[in-house]
Amino acid sequence: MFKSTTESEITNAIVGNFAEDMKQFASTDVIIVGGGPSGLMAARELSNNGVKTLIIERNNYLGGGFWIGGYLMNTITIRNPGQEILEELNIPYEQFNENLYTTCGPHACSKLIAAACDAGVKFLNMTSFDDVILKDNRVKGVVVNWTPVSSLPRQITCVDPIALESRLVIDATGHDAVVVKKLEERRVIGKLPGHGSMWVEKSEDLIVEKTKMIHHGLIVVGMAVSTTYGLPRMGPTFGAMLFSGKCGGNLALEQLRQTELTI
Ligand code: 48H
Repeated sequence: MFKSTTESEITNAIVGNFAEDMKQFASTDVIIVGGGPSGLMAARELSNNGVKTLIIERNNYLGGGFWIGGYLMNTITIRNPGQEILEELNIPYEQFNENLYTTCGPHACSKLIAAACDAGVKFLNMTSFDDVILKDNRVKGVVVNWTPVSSLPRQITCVDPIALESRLVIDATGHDAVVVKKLEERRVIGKLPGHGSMWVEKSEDLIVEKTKMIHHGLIVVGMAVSTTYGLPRMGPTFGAMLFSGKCGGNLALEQLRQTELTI
């Protein structure tokens, strides 16, 4: 049966690992804010290429909107050629018609999370983005706090956040685009249009096309691209989230290589 272990050894194992991770990731290559489908894809791409990558996620769980297809139903839809990424991740899927595929949300999401973990991505969950580190007009990292602290009224949680440095930051926070919005709030960039109404045929190509560096040191991926550039939304279909994440990861890789900032 189970071998002898004390309560304090269990506590030490947890605290020790957490402290070690924090020390290692206080300064890293890429910080991705948001652990939804676009953030996870970007992180996997980077980690698979040897880049030290950290995801900041405000929830306890990763996956964002990828667990559920829409209207609280589990079927995820993916337009051709999004199924190529499902194949790459070994996610089972079915063909619905000539151009549309379906997959099971919990299965697809857990496989994507596992793929990011297998690639070596580190996570800080229950951690909320609070601000950017901005030096010489370049984003150089993020300021974060525990989600429970961020969620409580200011007057009872006067707890200062901490800062994590990185060479690049990726905003993968979906509709909210919180990192880009922070730059808007600071008047570093102009007013954000917010995403437009639904137009499936237009939106997905545009999101991938517009996945780019929005400001020095900051790349935007996924639904946050729509919010940033005023693109139409696409509803519960996820091909563009996967491709945009992958594309943002490759863009970051290129930047790190170009500027010889890589590890
Ligand atoms: C830390 C944060 C913070 C914060 C948010 O919403 P997501 O799934 O985002 P994407 O872009 O990967 O995928 C979008 C997709 O799920 C979707 O909503 C679609 C396709 N909508 C179409 C339509 O028409 O509506 O994930 C974002 C993640 C979540 O896990 C959040 O919890 C997290 O970012 N997040 N993490 N600090 N301040 N804000």
